[in-house]
This record gives sequence, structure tokens and C-alpha cells, in this order.
Amino acid sequence: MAFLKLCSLSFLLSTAFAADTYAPVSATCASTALVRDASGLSTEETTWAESRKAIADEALKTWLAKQNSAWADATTLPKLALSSSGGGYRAMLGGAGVIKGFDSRDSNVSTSGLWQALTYHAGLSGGAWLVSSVAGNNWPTISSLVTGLWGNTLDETLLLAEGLDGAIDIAADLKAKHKAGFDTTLTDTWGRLLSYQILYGDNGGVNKTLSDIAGLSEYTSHNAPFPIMTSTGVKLWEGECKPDTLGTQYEFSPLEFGSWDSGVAAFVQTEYLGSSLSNGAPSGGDCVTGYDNLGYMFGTSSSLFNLACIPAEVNATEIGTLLYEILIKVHEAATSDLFGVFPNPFYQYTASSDIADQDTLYLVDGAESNQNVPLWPLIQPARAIDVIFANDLSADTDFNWPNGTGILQAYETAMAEGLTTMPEIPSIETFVSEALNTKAVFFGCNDPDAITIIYLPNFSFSAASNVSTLQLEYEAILTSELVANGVQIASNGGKADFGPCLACGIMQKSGATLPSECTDCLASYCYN
Ligand SMILES: *[C@@H]1O[C@H](CO)[C@@H](O)[C@H](O)[C@H]1NC(C)=O
Ligand SMILES: *[C@@H]1O[C@H](CO)[C@@H](O)[C@H](O)[C@H]1NC(C)=O
Ligand SMILES: *[C@@H]1O[C@H](CO)[C@@H](O)[C@H](O)[C@H]1NC(C)=O
Ligand SMILES: *[C@@H]1O[C@H](CO)[C@@H](O)[C@H](O)[C@H]1NC(C)=O
Ligand SMILES: *[C@@H]1O[C@H](CO)[C@@H](O)[C@H](O)[C@H]1NC(C)=O
Ligand SMILES: CC(=O)N[C@H]1CO[C@H](CO)[C@@H](O)[C@@H]1O
Repeated sequence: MAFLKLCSLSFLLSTAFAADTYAPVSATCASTALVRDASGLSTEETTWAESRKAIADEALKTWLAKQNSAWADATTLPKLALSSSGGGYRAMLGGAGVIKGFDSRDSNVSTSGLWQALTYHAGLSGGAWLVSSVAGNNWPTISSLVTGLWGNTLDETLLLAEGLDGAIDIAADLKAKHKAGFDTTLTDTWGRLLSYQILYGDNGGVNKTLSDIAGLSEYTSHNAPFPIMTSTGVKLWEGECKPDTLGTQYEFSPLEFGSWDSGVAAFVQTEYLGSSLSNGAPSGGDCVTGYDNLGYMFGTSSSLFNLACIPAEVNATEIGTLLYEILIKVHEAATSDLFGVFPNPFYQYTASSDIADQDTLYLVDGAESNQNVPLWPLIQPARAIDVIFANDLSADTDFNWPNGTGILQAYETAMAEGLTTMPEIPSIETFVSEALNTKAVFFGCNDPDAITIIYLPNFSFSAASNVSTLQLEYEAILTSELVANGVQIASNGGKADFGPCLACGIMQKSGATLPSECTDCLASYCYN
């Protein structure tokens, strides 16, 4: 009897705890400027990235020396980044395999050690789940995530992840956010459910925020790459429900949320998202913290509900019905349910001409602008990145393989906006006819002004890795197989020349004199 009472008491307490931690809370504003123009990097990011690069350089030197002793004395080392594409769990797990194949703590293939040499890691949609699971859990190895978390949590469908109790807790979370005066949408429900699979911690890591990552030990010791997620803006106020290929691209990191694109061209401190601001200053005294719940942020990066445009149509899908069953406990269906909503931090902000009149921003999956490989944050000149590993696990073709669309769109948008850091990317026809989507290919080797993109597409080296984006249930064995296949994607199927040639491709961007062995291999790996 007493035991039962204790149980129900602790259940009630944990429910109350969950609700309290999901709702944003009032907090004193930072004394520093909350909003700034997108005229360069923030001081915090600049300082952090410099410290990170120094550590990454040492790791890169170690890796290079293993490829060719000629690199032992390399001095000018390029800045490296990884981009993890969207594509649901297929992308999360295949992308995880690529991290594993790069991580010297976790594999012993030709590319092992490159994870330690990265300064940035961007992810979108399924890739944002990956970035969040890795960074939000303080950068454990992929193997430990598979055994400690994903192997169990992906085994059940998302819809049943926590059974009825989970749904009750989630409704309580949403109600608390609603009661605190914030709109709640399907993205809240989606992010909360996914969090049980992606984050460690009570109630699906409910108390984790994106800005908290800046306080984790691996971050403060500059031991891991800087995490960024992307999302696309929708001008709902103009009657738009889906963005086009030039939709505003937002990025969010532990430090900042905003966009480089003209019309927004500003960033706000992530920790204070949700605050009521006008022209960059608090308009109501106090600020708000906790709006940047990590699940809500990766939920926003993977929020596709707007594709149906109408709540009733979303409710007619299997996942939509489940999410609405929870959301309807909070409020009646509304069009804003189909978006990740954010009180506009750039309200009345001079630089943000396209959105300065709006009190709310509506954000959706980063791939809705067609850039399923998140390159946009990484090709910004301010970040001065030299080499990007672009891991493409898109399902472009009828059989769920990539066909180059994601990186070609990044190139076309970069051209349209005058960004010359993006190397030339060939047409889809060329991608397919020259099978560029089935193996590692280097783009931009011979263009000194452009970044070199090391394209690492999905290929079924050891598993049928073209699992549908809509598959929401992964048996533990499939999870392991997709990760193992990702290791093969990282190392180009274990081809013997890959490590040494990758070293040539990377070092070519530093302007170093290349050893003679590089000539032939670059001719075979470089597209242009
Ligand atoms: C990695 O593999 C190489 C070659 O197979 C071997 O010489 C080396 O000892 C291995 N390193 C580790 C850490 O297992
Ligand atoms: C979240 O809660 C756990 C206990 O469940 C605690 O250990 C951790 O420090 C909390 N994290 C944050 C960021 O508040
Ligand atoms: C969703 O559909 C179900 C079944 O048709 C219906 O009972 C429910 O009221 C709908 N919910 C919303 C929010 O439209
Ligand atoms: C390439 O992928 C896009 C979707 O991303 C698709 O619309 C197009 O039909 C595909 N083309 C080929 C030739 O596979
Ligand atoms: C995976 O690809 C193979 C060969 O390209 C194809 O036969 C199969 O139908 C695809 N599976 C899915 C789920 O798309
Ligand atoms: C685009 C594409 O289909 N790429 C390849 C992915 O891997 C499978 C299996 O090896 C190939 O059949 C596809 O051609």
C-alpha cells in the first residue's frame, strides 16, 4: 500500500517536474546586446572556434602523418567541417556511421581521427537529430549511443515511444508552455516525442536546451566541433505555406539563432529566444529563457507538417493523428500548428527588413528550400572553412538514393546570392550518368577561391541503406547495420588509396606543395 502511494506520488512529482522544465521562464536579460547584425561572427564564436581550431590542427597533423610522412611538418592546416544531411532515421544512423568512421575513439579505418580534426558540424532534419543526440549528450561515441540509447529507443515506433504515460507527460509539458503565454504547435509534440529516442535524461531529456550545450564539458574544453542546425522560414503572413528554393535559411547554434540572408541578416542569443524584443532590446522588462528546448529546436529543423498546408490534412495522416491527439488537449487546431513558431527576435530590427513588422516567425524543415545537405552555414565567408565533408543521405530517387540535388541547390542559391565560396557543382544528369552519387568525390580542388567539398553519398557498401524516410521503427539489428554501412561511406568502402588521397585533397586547400603521389589520385577523386 505504502509502496503504491509512493509510486503515484513520485509519478505526480515527475509530471510536475516535466511540465515545469518545458515551459520557458522569465529571467533577467543578458547585459550584453541580445541582437546583432549578421556582419561577421559573434566574438564568442570567433574565440571558441580559434581555440577549437588549435586542437583540431593537432589532430589533423596526427591523421595526416599516418597517410604520408611528407605531411609530418605541415604548418598551415585547413579548417574542416562536416555536414550531415536530412532523411529521417536513415540519415541519422547513416550519418552516425560516418562520425564513427571519422572518430579515432570508435573505429580504425582510413578516416579515423578526422572527427577529432573538425571545427564545425552542421545537421538538418534527421541530421539535426544526429547533431543533437551527439552534442546534447556531451559527445559520447556513436557506439555508446547505439548500445546505451538508440538500440532500445528506435526499436519501438515513435508513436509508442513512451506509451500513454509519455503522451500524458507531453500534454502536460505543452500545457505548461501554453499557460506561460506561448503558442504550442505540432512541432512541440513532435520534438518532445523524438526526444525520448534522441536524448538521455529524465522525461526524454526535457530539461536540455540548445544553449545549455555551451556549458557541457566537451564544449568548454574545445574538444568537439561546433554544432549548428538549419531550418527554413515561411512567410505565412503573405499566405505562403511552403517556402521556395530561395526561402530564408535560419541556423541555430548553442550561441545564436538567426540568418545571414538579406531581409533578416541578424542573430539573437539562443538562450534568450522567446523573449519579447523590439529593435533588439527587451520590450517588457525581463527576458525569457528555456524557449530553446533542444527537442523543440531539432523538431523545428525536421518539421514537415506545413507540406499539407491544412491542419485537417495533417490530422488525416497516421503521425498527424497521434500528434493532434496530444495537441488538442492544449488548444483547438490552428494553421500555426504546422510550424515551429518563434516570437520574432528581430521585431522592429532595422537590418531585418523582410520580417521587422512580424511578431512571429514560422520555421520548417531545413530541407524545404531543397538544400537537404546543410552547407549554408558552412560556406559563409565569416567562418572561413576550407574543406567540408558533405554526407548526403537524401532520398532523391524513387529508390531512396541521393542524386546530388541537395548540393546542387546549395551551389545555385550561392550563385544567386553572390557567395563565391561554393565550388561548381554539376547537373543532376551528370551526377547520375557519371555515378558521382555512388562514391566519394571531391568538388572544387582546383578552384583556390572555393571551399573543397568532399562529397560522401549514401551507398550500400554493407547494408541496404536506402531505408525509406517514412520508416519510423528500426530494429536494433538494422540500427547497427546502418551505422556500420555509414563507416564504409566515411572511408569510401575501405578503398586503399582513399586515406592518402583525402590527405592530398585536404592539404591542397592549404596551398601546401603536394607530394608527387597526389597527382594521380587527385586526378581520380577531384571532379573539378
Ligand atoms: C588499426 O589498424 C592498423 C592496420 O590494420 C593496425 O596496425 C593498428 O594497430 C590498428 N590500431 C588500433 C588502435 O587498433
Ligand atoms: C537536468 O536534470 C538532471 C536530473 O534529471 C540534472 O542532472 C541535470 O543537471 C539537469 N540539466 C540541466 C541542464 O538543467
Ligand atoms: C482528427 O481526426 C480525428 C478522427 O477523424 C477527429 O476525431 C479529431 O477531432 C481530429 N482532430 C483535429 C484537431 O482536427
Ligand atoms: C533527383 O532528385 C529530385 C528530388 O530531390 C527529383 O525531383 C528528381 O526527379 C531526381 N532526378 C533524377 C534524375 O534522379
Ligand atoms: C533500395 O535500392 C534497391 C536497389 O537500388 C531497390 O531495389 C529497393 O527497392 C530500394 N529500397 C527502398 C526502400 O527504396
Ligand atoms: C543513386 C543510386 O542509386 N546510387 C546507388 C546506391 O547504392 C545502390 C546499391 O549499391 C546502387 O544500386 C545505386 O545505384
